[in-house]
Amino acid sequence: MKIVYDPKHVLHRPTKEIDRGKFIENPEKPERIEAIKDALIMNGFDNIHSPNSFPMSYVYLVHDERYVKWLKNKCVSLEPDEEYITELFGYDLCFDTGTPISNWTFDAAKRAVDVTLTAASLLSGRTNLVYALVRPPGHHATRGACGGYCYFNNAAVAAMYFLSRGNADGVAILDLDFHHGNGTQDIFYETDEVLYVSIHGDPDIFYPWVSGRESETGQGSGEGFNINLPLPPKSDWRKYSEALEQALREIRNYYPDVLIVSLGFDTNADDPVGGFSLKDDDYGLMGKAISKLKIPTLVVQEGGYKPRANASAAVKFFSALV
Ligand code: OKP
Ligand code: ZN
Repeated sequence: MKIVYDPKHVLHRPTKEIDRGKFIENPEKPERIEAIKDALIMNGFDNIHSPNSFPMSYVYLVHDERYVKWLKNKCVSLEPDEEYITELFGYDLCFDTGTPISNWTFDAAKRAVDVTLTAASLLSGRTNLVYALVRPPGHHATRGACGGYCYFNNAAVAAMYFLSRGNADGVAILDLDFHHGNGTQDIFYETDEVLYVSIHGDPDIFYPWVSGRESETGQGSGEGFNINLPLPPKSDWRKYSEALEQALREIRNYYPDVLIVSLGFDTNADDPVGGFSLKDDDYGLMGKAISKLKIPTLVVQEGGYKPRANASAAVKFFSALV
């Protein structure tokens, strides 16, 4: 397995967010990814590559110019230690109060895209598994707005990269983060070129609330190519594995040329943000089940907020997936 990683992600340090009117500590911290990197190296996964820089045109395959310019201008306008948080029901291009913007945010988000695209470009005949170990995450970012700690939708840009290179005419995205990837769903809602399948906490109860229901199945030529599998709070492997089997069946029937896994470890019982009850060993079973698809796979890191839990889950997951 090849891993792509950018040490400069540590310069992206959101400190706070507003939750129900109160400032709280922002859990999207550098340690999340550092812990995974260290544990993988200790377990022999040491084929780590640095990212190459890709032109902004790749970001524009997914995101609106209006949004990209707004984010850039916002970042440039801030002092080095300043954090901008949108007003709730604001008039800007951020849809929640959990996603602060600082002087460095644009560069951090662009570098995460570079890591993901570098990983995508390394996927080839011999190398059928590449891991983009990135933050900030991406799956909540829509074409035109940031939110949920996400600024650019890394997985979506990778999907567009595969399609635009012409060597894939079907890409499946399996979103295993605890939260529904409203951004990824939105971006590909009306196309059959990308199958989006997500297992996540029931949005009646959990963020992002506005999407992730079973009834959201796609639109126009995308009808049938969006599959949501919401699960109740505290779901354990018994429940989760049923949903996973269904997800993998759908993916198999789609015959994708490439699989992108949006991987979040916030499904872990110990995670402070998510609400499922998965255990370390379950991530081994998860990796094993996905490996049976035998489809070239790009894994893109999304959430997971307890560094030590992330680390052990990642080791189990990748040991089984390779
Ligand atoms: C991101 B990812 C807003 C609270 C927002 C956001 C959780 C985002 C999870 N006041 N909490 O999918 O892991
Ligand atoms: Zn999440």
